[in-house]
Amino acid sequence: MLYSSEWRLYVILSASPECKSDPLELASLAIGGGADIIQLRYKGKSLREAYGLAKSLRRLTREAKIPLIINDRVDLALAVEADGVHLGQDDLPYEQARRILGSGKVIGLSCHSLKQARQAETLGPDYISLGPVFPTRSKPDAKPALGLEVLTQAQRELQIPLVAIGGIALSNLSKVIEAGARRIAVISAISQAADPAAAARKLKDTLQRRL
Ligand code: TZP
Ligand code: MG
Repeated sequence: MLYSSEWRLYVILSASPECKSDPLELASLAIGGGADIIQLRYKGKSLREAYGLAKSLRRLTREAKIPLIINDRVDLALAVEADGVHLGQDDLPYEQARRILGSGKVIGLSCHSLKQARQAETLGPDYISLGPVFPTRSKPDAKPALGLEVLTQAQRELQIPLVAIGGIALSNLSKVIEAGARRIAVISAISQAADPAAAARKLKDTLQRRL
């Protein structure tokens, strides 16, 4: 369950061996700044390590009463009693994940084109992400940037909650909102900020003020 339908700021913690910042500390700062959802996205770490981190994030997000979503791994989501999973185009198919997780858990799907977004909506996930809207350095295998028009079109056509992702920062947030986005997902806008809590707060304030 996504506790509230009014979520706006979705913060992804990208834990990888080269990542210098402590994901737990970052999560805590992001939550303090108003993050509505936390996702753990671990790449290149062992499942055991990810489990330890996910368990700590579960404690933190439970205290803050916000959802914890696990990227890619249905088993890890179940093991730590996360609220759901976020699945990419190469992950377990939606129907299989739903069968395992049941109707009570959240499933989000990554889409990289309007066509994928239309198709994903027919499956009935809880939300979809669409991007990268802008070029991003946080995902080495990211597809080419979609630009804002695709976002506008998707927002116009689709009924499902849609979260814009990829290269979104305070400096371009106005354009993203003007293009129709009501929700954003970010990695570097928080993780690379000198003051992650302040960065989250500014993004959240702008979203709330403009929407
Ligand atoms: N999926 C599409 S773009 C992206 C993901 C996980 C990375 C987003 O990171 P950033 O730093 O907010 O561009
Ligand atoms: Mg994935």
